[in-house]
Formats: sequence, structure tokens, C-alpha cells
Amino acid sequence: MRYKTKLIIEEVHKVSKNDLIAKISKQAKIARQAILHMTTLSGSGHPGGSMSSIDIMLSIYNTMRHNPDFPDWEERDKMVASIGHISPAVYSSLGIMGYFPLEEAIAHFRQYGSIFEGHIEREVPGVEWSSGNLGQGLSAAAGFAIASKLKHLGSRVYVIMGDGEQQKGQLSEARRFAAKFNLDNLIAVIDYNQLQISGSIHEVMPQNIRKSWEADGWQVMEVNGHDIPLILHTLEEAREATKPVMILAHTIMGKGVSFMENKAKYHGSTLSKEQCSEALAELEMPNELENYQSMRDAFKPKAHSPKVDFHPALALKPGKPMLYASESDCRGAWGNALADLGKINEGSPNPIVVVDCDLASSVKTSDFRDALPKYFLQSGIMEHHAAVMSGAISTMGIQCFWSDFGVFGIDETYNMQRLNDINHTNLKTVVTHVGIDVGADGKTHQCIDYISLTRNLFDTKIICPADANQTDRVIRWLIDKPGNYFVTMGRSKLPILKNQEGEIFYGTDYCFEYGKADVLRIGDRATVFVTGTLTARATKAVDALREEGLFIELIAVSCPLEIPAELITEAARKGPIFSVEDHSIHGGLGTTITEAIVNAGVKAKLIRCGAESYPVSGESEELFQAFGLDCASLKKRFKAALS
Ligand SMILES: Cc1ncc(C[n+]2csc(CCOP(=O)(O)OP(=O)(O)O)c2C)c(N)n1
Repeated sequence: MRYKTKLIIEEVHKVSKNDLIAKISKQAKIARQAILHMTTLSGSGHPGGSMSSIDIMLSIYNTMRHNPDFPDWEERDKMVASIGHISPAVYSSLGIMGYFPLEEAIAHFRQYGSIFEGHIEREVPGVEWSSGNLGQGLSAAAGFAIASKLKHLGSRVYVIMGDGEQQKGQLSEARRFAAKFNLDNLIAVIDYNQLQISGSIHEVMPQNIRKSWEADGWQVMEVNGHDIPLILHTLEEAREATKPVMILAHTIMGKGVSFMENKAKYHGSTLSKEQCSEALAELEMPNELENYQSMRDAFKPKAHSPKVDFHPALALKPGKPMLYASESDCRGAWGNALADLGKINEGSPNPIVVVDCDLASSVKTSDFRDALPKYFLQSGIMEHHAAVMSGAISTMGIQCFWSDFGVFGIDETYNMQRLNDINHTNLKTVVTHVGIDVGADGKTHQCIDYISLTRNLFDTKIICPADANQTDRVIRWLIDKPGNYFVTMGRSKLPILKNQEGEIFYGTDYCFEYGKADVLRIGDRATVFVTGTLTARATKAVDALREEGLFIELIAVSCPLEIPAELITEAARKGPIFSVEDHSIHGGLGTTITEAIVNAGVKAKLIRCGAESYPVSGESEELFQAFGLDCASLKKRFKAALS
């Protein structure tokens, strides 16, 4: 049994309105049958919201611009289901549309080894955004919508949300952004079934949904979310609107099965096989549980390859390196490189977009803003929205840089970055003001866990450049790279690193290579591994010991999650090993070295130099002294270990 319906907008206009209504009504029955089958078979899932939203969802899929035979067609409209738990509705709709055989989704819903996970994932053809953490979908949809405008794709974005979900604060951030940028290609629909897990939305957390959206500048329409002709008419009106539209769709949880209707219990409870049988009889749809059970039992878990290339190449030029000869800040070098890259790549099919959260002058993105204002998205103090929106933008052939302070770009938005990681985005998060180096702002602003948090993300890499020259090369290297990267830097000016001969180490012929560590000084008594801001201080300390005839190997690690195994083996042979970082001693470079020592099976003494508690306010040099990380303290610590 296959339900292959290939409707794209051109075809929609060929069928009469009545035929379309009849078609969607029939599909809705098939979808309700599928929702009940799959949730009962798996014994888990969310049938209630799936059945309340299915009429709207199918009405959208039947009238939006897409082609299931070409899921990656760049100019397609996109549908985001912010409520990832209504996966049964999404899988049913996509199966009916022809993205994959519907029976596979029914039989293998939530089964180990199938792509049809409990909450929707981008691995499933037709799913545009993996969701499940409520409140993030509107930000992703806004990202898709603004990217469509910047790339002149002429496509629309639809997003379906829950009414309980409206309690999330990030939604107000996303609403304001969409209104500010007048995203008239964005249509949001709220499945207003007035129930959530704990009961009535009005009792759990009263709010005036309509007024909130209107107050933020959206046009609001209301519709009976089960009246297909009315839904189609409302969608037509929404497409004509000149500002973002929210459709408040009045629905019934569990719609279609009398004993499920308006019962909060069915938000996340499934039917027994007997109840399912009863429900299918009421829907006048055949009971095929046994057939699907056989398919499920016969399933062999298999590794699945993604249907899309999540990381397409970007045609962007790296330009020419800028050389810094005297003390400079890495953030200044980042800002200069960004502005240069923006200018030399202007007009590229892969635009460079920069997202800011009211910190452009500190994170040094103002030159880019002044040169390319259209591609500079001022997102206000709305970091949760900015993180998700930037992730979504980065999936659309745009090189998106989001720049912020470390505590906001990584710590504040860790969950959003995690969801970006799960979504295989290509975001470049460039954070400044990391570490104790922030100084006077105090502990709320001293981000000392940027490496440890990144460590948890399986597909996000981190680069911590050591001086302005390396920062410039890293940013230029990154310009055509897909994937998620964090680039971190402190606040202060740093000396330019030199080699043993006194020449600039990261000169114009230096090419950054991810994962490669750089030997700055050769030595035989011990090895210092240093990352980021403290590299110059560690170098000075090692040089002072060289004057005394003590030769310590000094290795600059720009990618603190990667240490080449041979460097560790070699270091263990020489003597004590030091990790030096403007970061907590937990989870950072010291942890990478510990793991590398264990993995290499060597024995070594490791002395971790970093923050051992939250720092306090002060001049950064004063604070480095307090934590034993200034040049004199480092020298003392290195020397003590040698004796
Ligand atoms: C950020 C977040 N908090 C909590 C949850 C757990 N959760 C899943 S669904 C849900 C209720 C959603 O209610 P509503 O938006 O009305 O959806 P419906 O009940 O109509 O399906 C909650 C609290 C979650 N998925 N994400």
C-alpha cells in the first residue's frame, strides 16, 4: 500500500477547489488511521496533538511549493514543526505526500534502527528541522524566511506550534525579530486545542496568545482548524499578507475519535490494541495492526545514510592574509578579517551573514555592518533566538557568523547550540571575551567553560587562536568550511608570537590546519601545551627558563579538543607535562591531555594550570597572577616541576 501524492503548487492550481478539499479530507482520514496505528504499535508517542493538527498540516502540505521527488529543491517552501512530539502527524503527512512509503513510518515508528524517531529529525526526507525542545521552531522558521529573502528564493516558511508551547519565552524573541524584519513570507500556525500535559492551558499558565502576537506586530487570523475549506481560504489570505501572519487554529485534541476528544490524557498516552480497533471503527478505516506488527517484528536495524547533503560546499574566497607585527587583540583581527571577507565575497551565491546581539562594537563586527548592512542582522538581546535562527540560516548555503561574548554565545545558549549540532547546521559562532582575561566584568562574564561545553557536542569543533595573526588565518580558513565551529578569543591585546629566531610565527605563509598543533619552542626537560590567550605568557615563561639553561618544549594547541597522539608520547618521554589555559582546569585542554595520555597508554605527570574556581573582578594581569597564570608564576611552576 503506497500513498504517493505528488502535489506541488502548480498542480494544485490545476485541480478544482472541491477536488482539493475532497482529497485533503480523504488524506486526513488516512493520516488519522496512520497516527493511531503507529502510536499503538510502538506503545508510545503523542496521538492527541497529532490528531488536532493534522487537518491544518495536510492543508499546508497540499498547497505549499514543494516536490517530494526533489526534497532538496532550493526554492521550496519549508514547513517547520516546532512541536517535534507530533511526529506521527508529520510522518503521516510526509508519507502521504510521497516523501517515503507511509507504511514504513507506521511500522517502524520509534523502533530502534529506523529513521522515524520519537521526535522529528532532519534525517527523515521532508523534515526541515529536528525539534523536540519546545519554543525553538519559530526562530528556525524565521531563519529560513530571512535566508530565503537574502537569497531571493521567493519561498515561504510555515511553522506549526502548540498552544502550551506559547509559554516559552524564546517565542517572544522570535516574534519581535520576524516583525522587525517584516518577514511576510512567514506563516505561523498555533494548534489551539487548549490542552497541554497537565491539563487546560488556561490553568497551567494563563496568557493571551492573540494579544501577545498582535502586540509584537503580527497579523493574527483565526480559523476552525478542522474545517478544511476554511483553512485553505485562511492560508490563501495569509499568503497575501504584507506582514508575518499567525493563524490561531481552534482545534480539538484527539479529533476524530469521540472517546479521545478534548482529553489531555491523549497528549502523550497511546491506545491499547482493543481501543485502537474501536477508534479505527469509528473512523471507518480498516484495522491493519496485525500486518504492521509483522513488518515491525521482521525489521532489521540498519545504518541509514542521510537523504541530503547537510554540509554543501560554499563558494567563498579567503582573500589575502593580514599581517600584525605589534601587539594586537584577536577580536580586532577577527573583525578586520570579517569585513575584508564580506567585501571581497559580495555578490557570491553563498552570502556571508553576520548576526549580532547588541555587542557589535565589543565583538568587532561593526566594520562588516557598515560595509554590508543588508547582511548584518541586529537581533537585540535575544541570544536564544539568535542561536537557533543563525543555525537555520547556516543550512541554506549561507556562511553565517554569530558573534557574541563567550558566556552568551556558548553558556547562555548551550541547549540551542546542542540542537544546532543535532540539526547538522553549519554555524560559525565567534565568541570574544572568554576566560579570566575579561577581567573587570567579574565572574558572570568570565566564560571559563567554553572548551568543556563544546566537548559534549559530537559535531561541533572549537578553535582557540593564540594571537592576531593566527586569528586572521583561522577566519580565512573557515570561510568556505561547512559544519559547526566555535572560535574563541579573549578581550586584551596580546603580543605577536615569534619563533626561536625572533621571526613572526604565524606569518603570511602560515596556513591553518584543523587539529594541527604548533611547536613554538624545542626542549627536552618538559612539555607545555598551551591554548589561546595564555600562549604569549607561556612563551615568555619558557623563554626566561631557556636563559637559565632549562629547555622546555612549548606547543601551541589551537584546537584544544584534538592533540596528536605522537606529541603526547613524545612529551611523556621527556618529563612532566603542563596544560596552560585561560579556562577551568576541568574539561578543557587539561582534560584532552589526560584522555590522550590514557589513550596512548603512557605514564606521565600532568600539571594543570588554569582557573580552579570562579574568578573575580580585577585587571586581567592581576587575576592571572592570582591564579598562577601570569608569566612569573608560570615560570615558577614550570621550574618547580623540573627540580
Ligand atoms: C523546552 C521543553 N520543555 C518541556 C517539554 C516537555 N513537553 C513536551 S510536550 C509538552 C506540552 C506541550 O503542550 P502543547 O504545546 O499544548 O502541545 P499539545 O499538548 O497540544 O500536543 C511538554 C511540556 C519539552 N518538550 N520541551
